[in-house]
Amino acid sequence: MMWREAESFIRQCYKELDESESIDGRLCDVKEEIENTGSYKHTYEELEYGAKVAWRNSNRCIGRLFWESLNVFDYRTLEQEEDIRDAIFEHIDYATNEGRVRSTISIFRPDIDGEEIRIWNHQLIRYAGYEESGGIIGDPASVEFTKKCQQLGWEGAGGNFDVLPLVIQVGDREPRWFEIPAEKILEVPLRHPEFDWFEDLELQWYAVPFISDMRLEIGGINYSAAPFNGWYMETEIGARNLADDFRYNMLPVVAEKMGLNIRRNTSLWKDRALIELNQAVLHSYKSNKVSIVDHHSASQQFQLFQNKEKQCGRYATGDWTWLIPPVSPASTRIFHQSFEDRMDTPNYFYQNRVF
Ligand code: HEM
Ligand code: NRG
Repeated sequence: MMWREAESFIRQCYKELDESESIDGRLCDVKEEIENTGSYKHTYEELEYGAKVAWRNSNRCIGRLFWESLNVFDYRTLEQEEDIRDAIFEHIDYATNEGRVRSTISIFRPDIDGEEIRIWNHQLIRYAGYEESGGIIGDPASVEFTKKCQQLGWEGAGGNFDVLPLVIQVGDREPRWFEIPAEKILEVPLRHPEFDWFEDLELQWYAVPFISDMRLEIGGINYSAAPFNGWYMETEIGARNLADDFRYNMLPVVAEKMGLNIRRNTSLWKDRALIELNQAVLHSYKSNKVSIVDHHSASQQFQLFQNKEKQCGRYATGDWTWLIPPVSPASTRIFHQSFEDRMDTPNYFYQNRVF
């Protein structure tokens, strides 16, 4: 099992890196290592290539044009929670880069005999959600994890945008939690280019999405802690996080402020509020010099990715339901295509929740 996955990865890796002459020697070493220890260790070059190809194979990601420019940090030697925390802080600093976001992944040691390192957070930086008698304060998507953090001893301020602590678990040790220093967290207060009342809504979002709960699989090796980031597409914040009625649910508020009739579907108040919310997100990130892409540019970039893949003799796989943007999908080329949703490896996978 392990050997077959390893063999096919090593062949693909060295062939694509134009080092085919090294394949036989490396396969010999890997085979022996697996026979002796039950596993094998990737070289840094294999690790870097594997993480990049895993991004290239991520069918739901519209941002894949830039897969080759991923920065790969090798933290496989770390075992102590404090050291893992400091590596994550380093990742946050490097990737945030004062707003000029750099696509980055940090790779911690893989599972050995079921002994995992796990980051409990869905994203390294995300807002807490508190269930109160009057309703939910903050991000409803975080309610369960927030409760867990409170059980571990964390106390949130009870606001709408409190950044949750990092929760790290090594093997079967108790999970440890750590507050992320405020100066490491870049955030963007939201303003609208024309509507002065918009800033009174006191909305904001964090600069960088760091997905931290997916498993990176390369050549039969499982990296259960491998947080990665790119930059945001504006619809993720403006059409989902702040708009979904099971998230911050801001469409009725924005529409009312715009003076629209929210009791008539035919006023298209939801659609009009969505556009202005997305416009505010783009405007605010741009004026604060924080990297962000609009869904039209991202769709064009995805088109370039598909062309580039074809030129390399590959065919881009994809998950149409995720690739189309949630705003004006039919105005993009993606909408009018179909994709094979085949899961190639290396790739990023969902894994069972630990809490
Ligand atoms: C999903 C954009 C970088 C891997 C997505 C989604 C968007 C997106 C819009 C859909 C998210 C959703 O609907 O919730 C971008 C942009 C990037 C970028 C603009 C800028 C560089 C990356 C990087 C990786 C990556 C660096 C990994 C190395 C993924 C994966 C998913 C995804 C695995 C699916 C997540 C899931 O199933 O929950 N991306 N992405 N992306 N992206 Fe990217
Ligand atoms: N929709 C989620 C983030 C998912 C990943 N999106 C990216 N990934 N852009 C949200 O927080 O809104 N990335 O690696 O850049």
